[in-house]
Amino acid sequence: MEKTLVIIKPDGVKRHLVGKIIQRFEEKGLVITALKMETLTLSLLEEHYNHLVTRPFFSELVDYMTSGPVVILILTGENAIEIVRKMVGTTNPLQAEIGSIRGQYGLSHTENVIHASDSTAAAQAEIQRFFK
Ligand code: IDP
Ligand code: MG
Repeated sequence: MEKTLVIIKPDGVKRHLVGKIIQRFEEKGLVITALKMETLTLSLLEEHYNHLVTRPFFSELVDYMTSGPVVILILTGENAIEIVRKMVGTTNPLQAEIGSIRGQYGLSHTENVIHASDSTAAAQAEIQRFFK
């Protein structure tokens, strides 16, 4: 069994998509093993998006990610990391398959509704980071 971390971003919460998104994961067969709502801080985001701090869109990303509460969950299941990334779709909703979560609900490259861990190492680090 694998564990992965998902964040329903502030636009997803504001647009009342939490139930719909969680339903997709549950219907797939993934199990929610932790769940909470909170507003993220700058220091946590600088750690979480460390690979992006030098990018020109970083301040826009931080403003967006701190603009309201997010829903953070751990999903557990066989091959959960890869399956959840597939269900989430590629970063830019313009390129995401229309059946994926970003493909169905996203319009903006920055405000793309959802985050999911992209590797075993990332999943372990992110679970530690958000559920200390
Ligand atoms: P991921 O969320 O698909 O793993 P990352 O490259 O890790 O993609 O980027 C983290 C987040 O930063 C994205 O989900 C998106 O919100 C934002 N982002 C990434 N690349 C861009 C970009 O080129 N323009 C604007 N926002 C971006
Ligand atoms: Mg990423």
